[in-house]
Amino acid sequence: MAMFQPEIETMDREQIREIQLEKLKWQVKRMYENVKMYRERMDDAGVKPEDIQSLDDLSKLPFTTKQDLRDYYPFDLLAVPKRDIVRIQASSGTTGRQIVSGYTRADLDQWANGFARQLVAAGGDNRSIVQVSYGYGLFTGGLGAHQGAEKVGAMVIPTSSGNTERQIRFMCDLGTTHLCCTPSYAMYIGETVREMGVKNQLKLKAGIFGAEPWTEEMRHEIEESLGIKAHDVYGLTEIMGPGVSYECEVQQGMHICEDMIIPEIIDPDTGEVLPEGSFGELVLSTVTKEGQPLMRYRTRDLCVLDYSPCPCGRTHVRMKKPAGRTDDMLIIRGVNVFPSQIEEVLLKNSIEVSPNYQILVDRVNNTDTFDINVELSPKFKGDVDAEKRKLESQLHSSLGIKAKVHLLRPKSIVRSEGKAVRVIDNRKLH
Ligand code: DLL
Repeated sequence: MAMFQPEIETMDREQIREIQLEKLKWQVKRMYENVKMYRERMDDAGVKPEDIQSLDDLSKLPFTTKQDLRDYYPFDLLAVPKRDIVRIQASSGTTGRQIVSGYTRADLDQWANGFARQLVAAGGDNRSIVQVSYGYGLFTGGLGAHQGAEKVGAMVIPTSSGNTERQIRFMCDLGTTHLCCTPSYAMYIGETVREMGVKNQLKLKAGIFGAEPWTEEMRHEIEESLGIKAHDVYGLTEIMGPGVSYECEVQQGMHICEDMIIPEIIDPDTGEVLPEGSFGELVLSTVTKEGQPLMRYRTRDLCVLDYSPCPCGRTHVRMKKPAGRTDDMLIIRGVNVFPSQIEEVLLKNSIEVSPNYQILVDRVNNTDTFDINVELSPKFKGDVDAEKRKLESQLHSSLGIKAKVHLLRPKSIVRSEGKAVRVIDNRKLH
């Protein structure tokens, strides 16, 4: 299979480590010299740039958190003069105050390489027609996919998100081969394609979907409804948008662009670096980023790193699909619940229910209430009460606590054109 930068993507591990160390030294030195926060933190920890002599020395450096980006908002973490910044992107701000990230021209070029690697791994080339249905603007999805696809030389259709029927008409008329959007929007598009009865007019080959967690079951739904191969892509505003890691044709995890980023897995409670193969919080250090480099950034995403050789020939480490975030874990009646566990149960029953659901948590008389609204599948013909009891019992055995399931008519839950809002936790209001 084709690669965008084969000489980098298949570099041997020894070489990757050499490059990482060289770039890490360069980066730590310039961050120490140019960013007050890092200089103070390193002084407090008694570490000097010269103390970084091996990759293991990375663990001597302090972590950076999302709170730091808020505290030093907007420009105090820049490692270059403001005039060198050519683009600002910002996080969607769903989990707190907005944060921004500044990119130099070289940073944008690197980021484009990350997404270009993804597009080529998904079978894209300069004959591809790439429809970017991620939102354009401060969110990194739209512009990130756009610049990566342009770098490959594809024809880019910048539809942004929304106006679903027009999106589909464009796909049919222009012969879109690659669709880029969130997995929940891909599901919505798939559903609308079915309703419009135009699946046979599509020329789609593959989709590049990310920005939110999604399960294998959801992947199958999307692949089925659009007749494509669906690839998972990961990224975050703070590091760079889509393309931090990308899925090859083997689809057993996403290759992290290790020539730009050093990943670690830590115990989220103690901060201790965990041994290879452990499940924990992903921490990323940007060793090439000029504008707003981050050292040991705590992503809050929970996953496992897989260093075993990938049959595709790429040597960069693979991260398994994030199983959730340390901050999206719900504690309901004292039990830890990840929305992804609920989705898994629901989607296993895809003949009976659709993947459109919402989790509602509240507190009544000092007790947590836990309700799940899910739409019945249009194909469902069985007994609604029996179905509800079956789902409740499966959820109970998977989660360890009881939830009330409400089966709704098809199309009663609002569809998402970007990241889906799956959880409504009203306990905070009390
Ligand atoms: O979501 C960047 C992006 C755009 C990635 C388009 C992929 C495609 P943020 O809005 O800053 O940036 O949100 C970042 O979204 O920390 C994860 O929790 C989650 N996330 C992103 N990609 C995936 C994925 C963009 N493939 C946060 N699987 C991250 C699971 C994902 N979660």
